[in-house]
Amino acid sequence: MEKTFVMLKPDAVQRGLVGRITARMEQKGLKLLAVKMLQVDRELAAEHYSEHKGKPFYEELVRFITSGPVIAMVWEGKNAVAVVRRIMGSTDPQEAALGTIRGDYALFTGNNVVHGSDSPASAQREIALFFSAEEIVSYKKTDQRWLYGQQDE
Ligand code: D4T
Repeated sequence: MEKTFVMLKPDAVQRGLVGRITARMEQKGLKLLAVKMLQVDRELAAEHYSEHKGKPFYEELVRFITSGPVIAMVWEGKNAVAVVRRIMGSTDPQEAALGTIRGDYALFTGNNVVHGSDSPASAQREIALFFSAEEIVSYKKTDQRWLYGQQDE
């Protein structure tokens, strides 16, 4: 089953949106495998956002992501990467459809409350950046056969 990395950004924590955002992944049927709160430092921010280095918004991106604690999570499910991207909505919250996290909870691209991996390869890289293998919990969840019928493994 596919895994994806999700981060609730400092604005989500400061605005008290952690429970509401997490609930959307949970109610979709995704399975939570790992979660932790941490303060991202400049070094981790630079690694996480290495693909954006040199872009005009890069410095502000690093300043923002290091501006307060974040919640890092690993979620698992069928096509989890794409499913989470759809639940989050477009990068620019002004464009994001209502009913998506960014469409409902944000107004500005720089402060768009949530990050989700953009491909399975990015998910692998980002999960390894934020979590050790022991921190990712493997367990059976009782709702899986109701979500996937017989394809519950
Ligand atoms: P993240 O990586 O946060 O999930 O966002 P996206 O995958 O949806 O979008 P992205 O990688 O293109 O952008 C990363 C991050 O940079 C901020 N940003 C982006 C910004 O402040 N100004 C911009 O013009 C763009 C394109 C928002 C998300």
